[in-house]
Amino acid sequence: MNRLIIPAVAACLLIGGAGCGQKAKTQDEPGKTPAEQLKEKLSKAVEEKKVMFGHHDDPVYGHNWNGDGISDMVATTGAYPAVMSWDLGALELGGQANLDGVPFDSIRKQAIAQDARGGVNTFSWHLYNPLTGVDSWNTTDSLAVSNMVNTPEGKEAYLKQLDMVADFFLSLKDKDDNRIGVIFRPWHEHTGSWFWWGTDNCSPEDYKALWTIMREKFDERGVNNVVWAYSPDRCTSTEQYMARYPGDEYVDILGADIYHFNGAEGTDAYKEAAGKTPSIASEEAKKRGKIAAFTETGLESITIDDWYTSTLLPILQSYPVAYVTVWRNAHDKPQHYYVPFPGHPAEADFREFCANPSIKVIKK
Ligand code: BMA
Repeated sequence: MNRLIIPAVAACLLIGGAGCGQKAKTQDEPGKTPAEQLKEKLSKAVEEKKVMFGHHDDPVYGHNWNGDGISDMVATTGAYPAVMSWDLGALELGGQANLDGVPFDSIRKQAIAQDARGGVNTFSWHLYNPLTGVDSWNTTDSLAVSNMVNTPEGKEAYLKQLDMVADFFLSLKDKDDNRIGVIFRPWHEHTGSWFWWGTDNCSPEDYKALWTIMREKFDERGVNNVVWAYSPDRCTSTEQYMARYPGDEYVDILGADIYHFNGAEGTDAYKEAAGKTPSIASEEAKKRGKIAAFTETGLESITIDDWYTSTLLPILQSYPVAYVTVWRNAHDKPQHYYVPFPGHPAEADFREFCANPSIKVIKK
């Protein structure tokens, strides 16, 4: 142990817990880190039983418009979502826009504006494989993750990607030049097998290594504004939910991604699934001092006019989650939307949902 290490270890012992992994308090950033502040805000939402409503890519495009328009949510309800969700996929390729064509500069600008109005931002990452370059849904290479975490070339390529993602998070600063706290939800829906990091495509050890390598890199880079979310897809048991959990020191939020596949399944099947996994998440969160969230859900095209009040609302009221996020209103896929746009038959019901005292949105 040398002289430089001793004070760091002593500080770590004093701060304790996640602070050790987080490069928590430095002299330039007195008080709580942005990540700690965000965790407090999310915990408060759980305590107050006010579920923050979230929408992916809300202000940057919507049903039939792109780039310059009024958010479909603002147009139908007069309120911003309390949580804005974004995706960093393709950032690691060094381009200007993400995999859905949203410029990273717009994401940065909108995320900062969302933070300034008291809202929260969450980021997923549908990345391209660092070694083979295939997109997240290409599962043909059964060694995709193994090669990334166990070979020197794979690890090097992965670390390069992580540097770019860390740079992005470090660049999120408010008007006073303070970093803003955001949620990062990498390696999501891994209990399914549609991504190359999914259950059938990598071992539990290799999946966990994706997290540990990532976290070491972020800590090394001094990223102190990220709150970490773990978000399996449908699970039938706590064992399945926790099987690839990287560990309490890597995770702050226990989530669940469950969609309502209307047509393929009825409302009861969705209610059952959406009752099961998020309740596992909230039980485990309580046990571990973590925050539970319903990290992704939605009914594509909202084919049930009162879906928001009759299906989603009772689910949200049945267990303590900090937020719920529905997916995007694509501008170029007419059926791919999850909040109603003006003139949609579910509009009035969505307004009623947003006005419910147990739901938090941000009035414009
Ligand atoms: C999926 C769809 C795709 C999109 C991807 C990443 O669920 O919305 O169209 O490219 O998410 O955002």
